Amino acid sequence: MNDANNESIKHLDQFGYCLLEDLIPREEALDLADRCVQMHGESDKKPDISGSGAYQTLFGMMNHDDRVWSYASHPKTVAIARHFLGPHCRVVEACSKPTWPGAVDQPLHADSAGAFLRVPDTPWMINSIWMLTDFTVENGATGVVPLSHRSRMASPPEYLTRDPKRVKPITGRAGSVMMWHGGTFHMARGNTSDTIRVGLNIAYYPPWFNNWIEGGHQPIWPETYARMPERMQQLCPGKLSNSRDEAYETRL
Ligand SMILES: O=C(O)CCC(=O)C(=O)O
Repeated sequence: MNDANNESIKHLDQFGYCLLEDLIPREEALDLADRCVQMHGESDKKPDISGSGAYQTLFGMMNHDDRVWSYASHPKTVAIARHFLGPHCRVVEACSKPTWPGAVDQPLHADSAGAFLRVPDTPWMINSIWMLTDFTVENGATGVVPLSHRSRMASPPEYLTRDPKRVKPITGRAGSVMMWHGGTFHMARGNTSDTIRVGLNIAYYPPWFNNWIEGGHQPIWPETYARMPERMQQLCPGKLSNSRDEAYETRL
């Protein structure tokens, strides 16, 4: 692994997040951003969209646009995910997350931690958000609370949710990516600008994690898997299906 990736791993381990700049050409990222925004308006995507206001999530992006695979299988981000989650870690979900002007702060949270009484001291998820547009302080760059992954808490204490000064916006140019430990408290910040922010969120999990836990996550369709290059297939060893109910084990 190269020195830059070692630095990113050290930063994520210590502070709970890391930023990798300019990994994908800017124009490619901006093109995908345009397509993502279009998809949020398409009627066949409605069932996979959560949120109806100025911040939305469109699940199942691995099935919706093959260009997402080069983000999900990027050698640098995969090396970091494997460092923390082991060699058999998998890509479980990719979502498009636009934040339109006027969006307000989303609640501060940890990821996939709600079923733990106390979160494990080994990482259970490494999350990432690709900046498909520039991420700025004004347009809703993701905010993180540095070091909070060390708290072992499944959700932020109240004093933190009331103190926005502790939330650090992570800004970057289109084509950059921010990665974080699932236990790092973070949030999509409000958009006070007049431009849209578009993120592509890709989640990596270890093979032992049961993926029913995130209600919107969509499995990889068999026809998607059949089209994938081997490098991408290796990252998708889970059950293939066109429906959540067939792919995931149970619901609470
Ligand atoms: O959209 C963002 O900036 C944050 C995404 C997020 O909170 C998440 O994926 O858990």
